Amino acid sequence: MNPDNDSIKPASAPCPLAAIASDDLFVHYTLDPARLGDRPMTERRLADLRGCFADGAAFEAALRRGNPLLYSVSPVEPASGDGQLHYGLGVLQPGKIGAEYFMTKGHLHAHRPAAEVYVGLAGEGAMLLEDEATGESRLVPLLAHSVVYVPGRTAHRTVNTGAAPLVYIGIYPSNAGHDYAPVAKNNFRHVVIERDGRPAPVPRAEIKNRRLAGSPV
Ligand code: S6P
Ligand code: ZN
Repeated sequence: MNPDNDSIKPASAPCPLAAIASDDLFVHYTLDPARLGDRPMTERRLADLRGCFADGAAFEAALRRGNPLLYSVSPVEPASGDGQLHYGLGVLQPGKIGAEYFMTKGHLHAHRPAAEVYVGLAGEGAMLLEDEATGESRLVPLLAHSVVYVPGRTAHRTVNTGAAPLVYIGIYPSNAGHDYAPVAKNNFRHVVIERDGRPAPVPRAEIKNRRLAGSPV
Protein backbone atom coordinates (compact mmCIF):
# COMPACT_ATOMS: atom_id res chain seq x y z
CA MET A 1 0.00 0.00 0.00
CA ASN A 2 1.39 3.42 -0.92
CA PRO A 3 0.55 5.84 1.95
CA ASP A 4 0.80 8.83 -0.41
CA ASN A 5 -1.73 7.59 -2.90
CA ASP A 6 -4.52 5.41 -1.72
CA SER A 7 -5.74 5.00 -5.30
CA ILE A 8 -2.84 2.63 -5.88
CA LYS A 9 -4.09 -0.64 -4.50
CA PRO A 10 -2.97 -4.18 -5.08
CA ALA A 11 -4.89 -5.46 -8.05
CA SER A 12 -7.55 -7.96 -7.10
CA ALA A 13 -7.86 -9.00 -10.71
CA PRO A 14 -5.52 -8.79 -13.69
CA CYS A 15 -5.40 -5.30 -15.22
CA PRO A 16 -7.72 -5.45 -18.21
CA LEU A 17 -5.56 -3.16 -20.36
CA ALA A 18 -3.81 -6.04 -22.08
CA ALA A 19 -7.18 -7.62 -22.75
CA ILE A 20 -8.58 -4.61 -24.60
CA ALA A 21 -8.19 -4.51 -28.35
CA SER A 22 -6.31 -1.44 -29.57
CA ASP A 23 -9.25 -0.48 -31.78
CA ASP A 24 -11.35 -0.29 -28.60
CA LEU A 25 -8.80 2.00 -26.91
CA PHE A 26 -8.87 4.51 -29.77
CA VAL A 27 -11.87 5.10 -31.98
CA HIS A 28 -12.11 7.88 -34.57
CA TYR A 29 -15.53 9.33 -35.29
CA THR A 30 -16.73 11.36 -38.23
CA LEU A 31 -19.77 13.64 -38.46
CA ASP A 32 -20.41 13.56 -42.19
CA PRO A 33 -21.22 10.76 -42.47
CA ALA A 34 -21.84 10.32 -38.73
CA ARG A 35 -19.98 7.13 -37.92
CA LEU A 36 -17.88 5.66 -35.15
CA GLY A 37 -14.98 4.07 -36.98
CA ASP A 38 -16.29 1.18 -39.04
CA ARG A 39 -18.53 -0.07 -36.23
CA PRO A 40 -21.80 -1.68 -37.24
CA MET A 41 -24.85 0.44 -36.56
CA THR A 42 -28.09 -0.91 -35.11
CA GLU A 43 -30.93 0.71 -37.03
CA ARG A 44 -34.36 1.66 -35.74
CA ARG A 45 -36.97 2.34 -38.36
CA LEU A 46 -40.40 3.89 -38.04
CA ALA A 47 -42.13 0.50 -37.70
CA ASP A 48 -39.91 -0.27 -34.69
CA LEU A 49 -41.50 2.65 -32.83
CA ARG A 50 -45.11 1.49 -33.09
CA GLY A 51 -46.95 2.71 -30.01
CA CYS A 52 -44.41 5.41 -29.18
CA PHE A 53 -45.93 8.39 -31.00
CA ALA A 54 -49.02 10.10 -29.60
CA ASP A 55 -50.86 10.43 -32.91
CA GLY A 56 -51.53 6.83 -33.96
CA ALA A 57 -53.35 7.82 -37.15
CA ALA A 58 -50.44 10.02 -38.27
CA PHE A 59 -48.07 7.13 -37.47
CA GLU A 60 -50.02 4.65 -39.62
CA ALA A 61 -50.32 7.18 -42.46
CA ALA A 62 -46.54 7.79 -42.39
CA LEU A 63 -45.89 4.05 -42.37
CA ARG A 64 -48.07 3.60 -45.47
CA ARG A 65 -45.78 6.07 -47.23
CA GLY A 66 -42.62 4.14 -46.21
CA ASN A 67 -40.58 2.87 -43.31
CA PRO A 68 -37.80 5.44 -42.96
CA LEU A 69 -34.73 5.11 -40.80
CA LEU A 70 -35.30 7.07 -37.56
CA TYR A 71 -32.02 6.46 -35.79
CA SER A 72 -28.96 4.29 -35.55
CA VAL A 73 -26.66 3.44 -32.66
CA SER A 74 -23.08 2.12 -32.69
CA PRO A 75 -22.04 0.75 -29.32
CA VAL A 76 -18.44 0.36 -28.16
CA GLU A 77 -17.92 -2.10 -25.32
CA PRO A 78 -14.21 -2.25 -24.57
CA ALA A 79 -14.51 -4.02 -21.21
CA SER A 80 -17.20 -5.12 -18.79
CA GLY A 81 -17.25 -5.37 -15.03
CA ASP A 82 -17.24 -3.11 -12.01
CA GLY A 83 -16.18 0.43 -12.92
CA GLN A 84 -15.90 -0.14 -16.67
CA LEU A 85 -17.67 2.05 -19.24
CA HIS A 86 -19.46 1.50 -22.51
CA TYR A 87 -20.44 4.20 -24.96
CA GLY A 88 -22.30 4.59 -28.19
CA LEU A 89 -22.74 7.00 -31.06
CA GLY A 90 -26.35 7.86 -31.81
CA VAL A 91 -27.62 9.46 -35.02
CA LEU A 92 -31.26 10.58 -34.90
CA GLN A 93 -32.83 11.80 -38.12
CA PRO A 94 -35.00 14.93 -38.35
CA GLY A 95 -38.73 14.64 -38.96
CA LYS A 96 -42.12 14.53 -37.27
CA ILE A 97 -45.12 12.27 -36.88
CA GLY A 98 -47.99 14.73 -36.71
CA ALA A 99 -46.56 17.49 -34.54
CA GLU A 100 -44.31 15.14 -32.57
CA TYR A 101 -40.61 15.14 -33.36
CA PHE A 102 -38.69 12.00 -34.33
CA MET A 103 -37.28 10.44 -31.19
CA THR A 104 -35.74 7.32 -29.72
CA LYS A 105 -37.79 4.62 -28.00
CA GLY A 106 -36.46 5.69 -24.62
CA HIS A 107 -35.53 3.46 -21.72
CA LEU A 108 -34.51 3.10 -18.11
CA HIS A 109 -31.28 1.34 -17.32
CA ALA A 110 -31.82 -2.24 -16.20
CA HIS A 111 -29.37 -1.46 -13.40
CA ARG A 112 -31.42 1.46 -12.10
CA PRO A 113 -28.65 3.41 -10.31
CA ALA A 114 -26.62 3.68 -13.54
CA ALA A 115 -26.34 7.26 -14.76
CA GLU A 116 -25.27 8.37 -18.24
CA VAL A 117 -23.57 11.33 -19.89
CA TYR A 118 -24.65 12.50 -23.33
CA VAL A 119 -22.25 14.60 -25.40
CA GLY A 120 -23.89 16.54 -28.23
CA LEU A 121 -21.82 16.54 -31.44
CA ALA A 122 -24.07 17.96 -34.17
CA GLY A 123 -27.65 19.04 -34.73
CA GLU A 124 -30.32 20.37 -32.41
CA GLY A 125 -32.35 18.30 -30.04
CA ALA A 126 -33.34 17.60 -26.49
CA MET A 127 -33.39 14.90 -23.87
CA LEU A 128 -36.70 14.11 -22.25
CA LEU A 129 -35.94 12.95 -18.71
CA GLU A 130 -38.48 11.43 -16.35
CA ASP A 131 -37.84 10.39 -12.77
CA GLU A 132 -39.17 6.84 -12.42
CA ALA A 133 -40.21 7.29 -8.79
CA THR A 134 -41.86 10.73 -8.93
CA GLY A 135 -42.77 11.14 -12.61
CA GLU A 136 -41.09 14.55 -12.60
CA SER A 137 -40.10 15.54 -16.12
CA ARG A 138 -37.43 17.80 -17.61
CA LEU A 139 -36.74 18.67 -21.23
CA VAL A 140 -33.01 19.47 -21.51
CA PRO A 141 -31.41 20.79 -24.73
CA LEU A 142 -28.96 18.46 -26.47
CA LEU A 143 -26.76 20.48 -28.81
CA ALA A 144 -23.27 20.42 -30.28
CA HIS A 145 -20.73 21.56 -27.68
CA SER A 146 -23.02 20.59 -24.81
CA VAL A 147 -23.22 17.80 -22.27
CA VAL A 148 -26.35 16.40 -20.63
CA TYR A 149 -26.27 14.42 -17.42
CA VAL A 150 -28.88 11.70 -17.06
CA PRO A 151 -29.16 10.64 -13.41
CA GLY A 152 -29.78 7.03 -12.46
CA ARG A 153 -33.39 5.89 -12.12
CA THR A 154 -34.38 8.31 -14.88
CA ALA A 155 -36.13 7.32 -18.09
CA HIS A 156 -34.50 9.08 -21.05
CA ARG A 157 -35.52 9.69 -24.63
CA THR A 158 -33.66 11.70 -27.28
CA VAL A 159 -35.66 14.03 -29.52
CA ASN A 160 -34.49 15.71 -32.75
CA THR A 161 -36.04 19.18 -32.81
CA GLY A 162 -33.91 20.47 -35.70
CA ALA A 163 -33.67 20.07 -39.46
CA ALA A 164 -30.43 18.05 -39.60
CA PRO A 165 -29.36 14.73 -38.04
CA LEU A 166 -28.79 14.93 -34.29
CA VAL A 167 -25.48 13.25 -33.46
CA TYR A 168 -24.42 12.41 -29.93
CA ILE A 169 -22.37 10.03 -27.82
CA GLY A 170 -23.85 8.42 -24.71
CA ILE A 171 -21.41 7.11 -22.08
CA TYR A 172 -22.70 4.72 -19.42
CA PRO A 173 -21.55 2.08 -16.92
CA SER A 174 -20.90 -1.27 -18.56
CA ASN A 175 -23.52 -2.89 -16.34
CA ALA A 176 -26.26 -0.32 -17.12
CA GLY A 177 -28.25 -2.45 -19.55
CA HIS A 178 -31.51 -1.34 -21.15
CA ASP A 179 -35.00 -1.78 -19.75
CA TYR A 180 -37.53 -0.81 -22.42
CA ALA A 181 -40.56 -2.38 -20.75
CA PRO A 182 -41.73 0.51 -18.51
CA VAL A 183 -41.65 3.02 -21.39
CA ALA A 184 -43.30 0.52 -23.76
CA LYS A 185 -46.09 0.09 -21.21
CA ASN A 186 -46.64 3.64 -19.96
CA ASN A 187 -44.71 5.83 -22.40
CA PHE A 188 -43.42 9.20 -21.11
CA ARG A 189 -45.84 11.54 -19.40
CA HIS A 190 -44.92 14.33 -21.82
CA VAL A 191 -44.98 14.49 -25.60
CA VAL A 192 -42.47 16.78 -27.31
CA ILE A 193 -44.27 18.60 -30.12
CA GLU A 194 -43.72 21.62 -32.30
CA ARG A 195 -45.96 24.37 -30.98
CA ASP A 196 -45.79 27.94 -32.33
CA GLY A 197 -42.68 26.92 -34.24
CA ARG A 198 -40.83 25.78 -31.12
CA PRO A 199 -40.39 22.48 -29.26
CA ALA A 200 -42.69 22.17 -26.28
CA PRO A 201 -43.28 19.36 -23.79
CA VAL A 202 -47.02 18.84 -23.46
CA PRO A 203 -48.70 16.48 -20.98
CA ARG A 204 -49.84 13.37 -22.87
CA ALA A 205 -53.26 13.58 -21.22
CA GLU A 206 -53.74 17.06 -22.64
CA ILE A 207 -53.00 15.84 -26.18
CA LYS A 208 -55.50 12.99 -25.83
CA ASN A 209 -58.18 15.38 -24.61
CA ARG A 210 -57.53 17.77 -27.48
CA ARG A 211 -57.88 14.96 -30.01
CA LEU A 212 -61.13 13.79 -28.42
CA ALA A 213 -62.35 17.38 -28.66
CA GLY A 214 -61.72 17.25 -32.41
CA SER A 215 -58.66 19.50 -32.52
CA PRO A 216 -55.69 17.27 -33.29
CA VAL A 217 -52.25 18.74 -32.63
C1 S6P B 1 -27.73 3.79 -23.93
C2 S6P B 1 -27.91 5.19 -24.40
C3 S6P B 1 -28.07 5.40 -25.91
C4 S6P B 1 -29.41 4.86 -26.47
C5 S6P B 1 -29.70 5.43 -27.86
C6 S6P B 1 -30.94 4.83 -28.51
O1 S6P B 1 -27.81 3.72 -22.53
O2 S6P B 1 -28.93 5.84 -23.68
O3 S6P B 1 -27.00 4.84 -26.61
O4 S6P B 1 -29.42 3.46 -26.48
O5 S6P B 1 -29.87 6.81 -27.76
O6 S6P B 1 -32.05 4.98 -27.67
P1 S6P B 1 -32.93 3.73 -27.22
O7 S6P B 1 -33.90 4.26 -26.22
O8 S6P B 1 -33.58 3.18 -28.46
O9 S6P B 1 -31.97 2.72 -26.63
ZN1 ZN C 1 -29.31 5.03 -21.58
